[in-house]
Amino acid sequence: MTEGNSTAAEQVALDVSGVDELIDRFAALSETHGAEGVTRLGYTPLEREAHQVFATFMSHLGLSVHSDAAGNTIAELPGDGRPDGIGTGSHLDSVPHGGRFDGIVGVVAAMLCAQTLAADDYHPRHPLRFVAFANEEGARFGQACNGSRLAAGTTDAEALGELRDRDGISVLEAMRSVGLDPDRLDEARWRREDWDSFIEMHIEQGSVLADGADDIGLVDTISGSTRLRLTVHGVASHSGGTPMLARHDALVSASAIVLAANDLALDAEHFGTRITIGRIIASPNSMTTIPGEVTLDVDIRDVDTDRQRQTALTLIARAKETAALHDTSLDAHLIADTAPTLLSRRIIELASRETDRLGMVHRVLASGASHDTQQISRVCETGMLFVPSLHHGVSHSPDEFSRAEDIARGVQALTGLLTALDMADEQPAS
Ligand code: HGY
Ligand code: MN
Ligand code: MN
Repeated sequence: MTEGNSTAAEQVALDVSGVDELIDRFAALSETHGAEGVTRLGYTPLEREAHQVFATFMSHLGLSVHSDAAGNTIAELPGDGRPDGIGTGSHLDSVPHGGRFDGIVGVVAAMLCAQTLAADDYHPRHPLRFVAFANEEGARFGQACNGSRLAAGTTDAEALGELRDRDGISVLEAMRSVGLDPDRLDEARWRREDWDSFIEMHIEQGSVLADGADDIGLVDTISGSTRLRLTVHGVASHSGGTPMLARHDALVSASAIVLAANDLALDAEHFGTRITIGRIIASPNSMTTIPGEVTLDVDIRDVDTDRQRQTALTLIARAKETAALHDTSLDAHLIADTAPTLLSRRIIELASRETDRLGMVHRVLASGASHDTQQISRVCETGMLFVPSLHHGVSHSPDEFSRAEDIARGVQALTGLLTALDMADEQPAS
C-alpha cells in the first residue's frame, strides 16, 4: 500500500481482526459446522438472524436501518439531501454445506466500510446505503437472487409462489414462516431516482486473481445462467424379473444425457460455456426397482447471451433424442433464466484509479458466478470488486477460503471507490 498519503480511513480499513471477527460471527449462524461447511439457506430463521447481526452492527454506528418486505436489510448514512444513493452490499444466505465467505465478504466489507466512514466522520453528498440481500442463492428454490430481483422488479409474488424447495415449501410460504409479509412486496421495489450506483464486493470463486498474484478484481461481465429441470420418464419395474432388453430404465437414459451435456459444453464452439447437472433425483430410488423417473437440474452459464440460450435449446433437443434412444421420454421445464450482464466502464475506470492510488494490483475479469449485482444493474450503474479465492478458487464448499488481509485490502479499495463515486459528479467533466 502506498505509504504517506493514507488517511485515517485507509489505516482503519486494513483492520484484519475486524474481518476475522465478523466472518466468524456469521459462520456460527449455520445448521452445519466445521468439515460440514456452512448451511444458512434463504428465508430461514438463521438467515434472518444474520440480517439482525448486520442491522445491530449498523445501528450501533448510528445509521438508520430497516428490513423491507423482501427481507433485504438496508442501512443508510444520510447525504446532503439529494435522493440518489450510492450502495454497496451482498447476501447472507449460503448453499447447503457451503463456505464461510460467499456473500458474507461483501456484507462484512459494507459493515467495515461504514465503520471506517463513521470513524472518519465522513459526510457524504449522496446517501450511502449498505445492503444485505435476502435469498441470493438458487440452491433452495432453484431461482437465484430473489431479494435483489424483488428490488429490481424482475420477479413478483405470483412467480415466487410457483418456486418450491425439495419439501414443497414455496418462496412465499418460507417468507411468511420467518415473519416477512409477501403481500407488501411492492414496497421492496427500488426506484431508479433513488439510486446513483451500486458496488458489490465478493470473493472471486475462481483462481484467476490468486494465480496472477493480483490484489483486486474489477468485474466487467457477470455470466448469465439458464436453469432447466429435465424429467426422464421410463418404467419402474422389478430389478430381477425384468429382462435387460425389456427395460425402460430412466436412470440409464439420464446418465447418457449427463454425458451428452458434458460433451456439448466441451465442444469447440462452446469454449466458455459451463454446464452443470448438480442435482439428480431417481425414483422410486429403491435397489430392487428399475428407476421409473429421473429429474435432472441443469445449470447453463455463459458470458455470451445468444450462445447461452442456444446451448439450452441444443441440450434439450439432444436430451430428447437420447431419451428416445433408451426407450424413455423427456420433459423439459425452464426454472430460471438470467442474461449475462455488462457492468459500468465508468466504475471500472474509477476503481482502477483508486486501486492504483492505493498501490494495489488489479485485473479486469469476468465473473463465472451470478450475483445480486446482475439484478441491481436494472436499477442503476453497477460495479463489482473481487478479492482472491485461494484453494484453487473452490467455492460452494467448506474448502472455500480467502485471506483476511486480502478482504481488508478489498474493504480499503471499496471505501475509496465509494467516496470517489460520491465526489465524482462534483468535478467538472474532464
Ligand atoms: O449460483 C451462483 O452463481 C451464485 O453463487 N448464486
Ligand atoms: Mn455469492
Ligand atoms: Mn453462491
